[in-house]
Amino acid sequence: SQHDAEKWVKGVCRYCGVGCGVLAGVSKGKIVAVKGDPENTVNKGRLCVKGILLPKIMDTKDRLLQPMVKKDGQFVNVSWDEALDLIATKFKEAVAQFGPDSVGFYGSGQNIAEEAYVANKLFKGAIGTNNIDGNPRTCMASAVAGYVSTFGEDEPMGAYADIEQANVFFIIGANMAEAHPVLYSRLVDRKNSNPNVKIIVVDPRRTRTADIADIFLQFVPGTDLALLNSMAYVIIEENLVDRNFINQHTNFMQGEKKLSFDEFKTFLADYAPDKVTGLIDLPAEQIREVARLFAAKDRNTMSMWTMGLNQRIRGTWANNLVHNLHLLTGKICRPGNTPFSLTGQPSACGSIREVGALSHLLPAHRVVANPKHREEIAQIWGIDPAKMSPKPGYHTIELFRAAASGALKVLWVVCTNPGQSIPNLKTYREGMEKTFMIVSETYHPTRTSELADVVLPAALWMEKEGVFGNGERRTQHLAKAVEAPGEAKPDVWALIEVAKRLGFGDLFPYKTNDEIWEEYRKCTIGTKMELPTYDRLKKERGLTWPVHDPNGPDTYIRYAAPYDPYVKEGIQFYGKPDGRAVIFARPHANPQEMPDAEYPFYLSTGRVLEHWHTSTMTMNVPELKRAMPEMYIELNQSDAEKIGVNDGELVKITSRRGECRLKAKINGRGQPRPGMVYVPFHDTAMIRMINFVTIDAFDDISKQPEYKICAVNLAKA
Ligand code: MGD
Ligand code: SF4
Repeated sequence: SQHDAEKWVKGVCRYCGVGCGVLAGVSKGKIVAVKGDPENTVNKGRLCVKGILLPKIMDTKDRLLQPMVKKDGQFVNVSWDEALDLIATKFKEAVAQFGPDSVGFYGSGQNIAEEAYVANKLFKGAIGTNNIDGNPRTCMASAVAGYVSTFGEDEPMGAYADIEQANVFFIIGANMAEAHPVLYSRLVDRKNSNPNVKIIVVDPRRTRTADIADIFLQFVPGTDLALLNSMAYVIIEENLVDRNFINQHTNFMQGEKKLSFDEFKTFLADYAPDKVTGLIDLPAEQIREVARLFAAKDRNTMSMWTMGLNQRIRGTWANNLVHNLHLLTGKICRPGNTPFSLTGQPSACGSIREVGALSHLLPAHRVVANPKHREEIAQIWGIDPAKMSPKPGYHTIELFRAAASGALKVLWVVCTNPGQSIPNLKTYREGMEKTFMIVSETYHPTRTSELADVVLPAALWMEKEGVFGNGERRTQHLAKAVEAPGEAKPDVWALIEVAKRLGFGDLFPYKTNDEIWEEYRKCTIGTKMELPTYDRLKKERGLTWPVHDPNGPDTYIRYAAPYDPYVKEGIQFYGKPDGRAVIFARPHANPQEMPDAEYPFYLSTGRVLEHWHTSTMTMNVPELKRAMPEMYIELNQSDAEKIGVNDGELVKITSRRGECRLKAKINGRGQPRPGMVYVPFHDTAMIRMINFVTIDAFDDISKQPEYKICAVNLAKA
């Protein structure tokens, strides 16, 4: 308990993108308690139930304590040397025989930044392949593509502090109450302390978040683009636009073509509320009401969204259309006015978007396709730029397709569990079995480690030092609090050991994480996303980049004076050559798979409060397991009657790809619209793993899969 702690060590919660500051209480070499850090501005001492119970994930029965190699179908314990030598041999053989693009890496928004940086350098710089992707592709890629296409630069311009400044909240495709609990509590505080605050929640499923909505729009799944365009239509028709802002700071575009304001208006004619009311299934007057509230001149409007928009084949466009509403009304780059994408994982921003650990990126928001970017990074990495490939590597779905087709010979998976979390699992699990797969894990067995050829025991949260970057550009340091058990080692150590065995030791001379960080920090200098020094990170409660002067202040709002050190006055979207953001004409499009006679229901999937993703950690916590021991299918009363199931009875759920059997939950904490069902993706039982059913169609811009919508059939099992 808290009273036993001999000392308190500063860190960050292991789980979600909120990035709550924690203090870990240590006694006799173990973490015995965790409390919210009262000095951290993110959570001001608060934590959700997952964060408080973190000590219980550390010493579990299934902790992986020793490297293992599969021999004749059985895992046997081996020494680190034997495992590392084998990995190096496999990499060398594959590269020699099939070239560098026959190997790959699949990482995570839960990696610390140092791990992702070293992996990126090893694969893109030393081995010479861009086949390095990670689970943020399944999570944030559409938000990245949305910010980059609209503003020319990735990541939000605003910050959590906007919550205390806004009085209209437009929440679409996000269930903050369960997926971002502490941020949600800030929202609830804001509402309770100010009767003028209005909250709009848009979701085809009535969620816990909808409980605090003043207006709840339970629209048809997949009609977001039509709704957002319709709101834009009303804003223009009723002259709620900010003409000056539009004239000074924006361009209208349709694809590559520039439009005039009038042409954009003409494009929107199809989205008049009367014309889309049937498609969206909301009254036209309600669309108008929401648009008016969003655009009201005397109000500050903050939008928040996450997977409901991102995990869609038109995820990038949906992101563009939220940005449109802020740009049309000038509700951006001022306190409380911001389009703010919520991040799923603790370091999707810090370790993946900023480090550039996706197959098309390089550090500090650079891209592999740009020769100048390659040269800049090659210089810092001390390598010949000719060594770096200009061709983006496999994105997530392609990576696992290449494993299935046999084109990918060796795959190293670190800090993620794709054997459970990838859509259309059957195909890809077969691929994981086929390829030579190395899995760095903290537990065994998992749905991925069971398919591996080599399993490496990883040091867990706060058994290693490192940096996380949360959803508001806040970079935070986690100190090492305790030793890792058995032979578990930090992932960064294993990466460097393999690099040495591949003959690249010179490129990885680091003795400490400080040295890795300071090299990485060099990549950020001059990019307008300068990161803080390691020294400051160790001392302070996180800083929001850019930190232009290493000893100076951090940045609350980007692109705007007086906050952003790169803007002298007013607002400048400097990611674009002409300093103007883009208002895009993007038509509505249906999801990849629509319900039909054979598969008449929409399926949506996502999280619950008590569990984290594939639940390797949270099912180890007795309290969380008791609260939510098994996943279920949530359905509407009328649909339950239609298929003849009662609450708690088994439902067979089938798609064109596979099937699951889950217990029915009829009046659960969520209520999907009639015609729609919802399943959390945390369950580890093969029969309840919903990703056997989900679709692997993806957004052709962001390459993010459409986990949020596919068509299924239901029957009493
Ligand atoms: P996690 O459970 O987060 O799931 O899916 P995954 O990333 O596959 O996996 C993290 C793994 O890392 C765990 O197995 C954990 O035990 C291990 N681990 C913990 N700490 C460490 C460490 O320090 N080092 C190492 N090496 N390992 C560690 C998440 C993914 O799922 C994401 S991000 C999204 S957004 C998608 N969401 C989603 C959805 O909404 N619906 C459906 N149906 N599927 C989804 N899949 C995607
Ligand atoms: Fe951890 Fe997120 Fe809960 Fe904060 S809200 S304690 S970061 S899981």
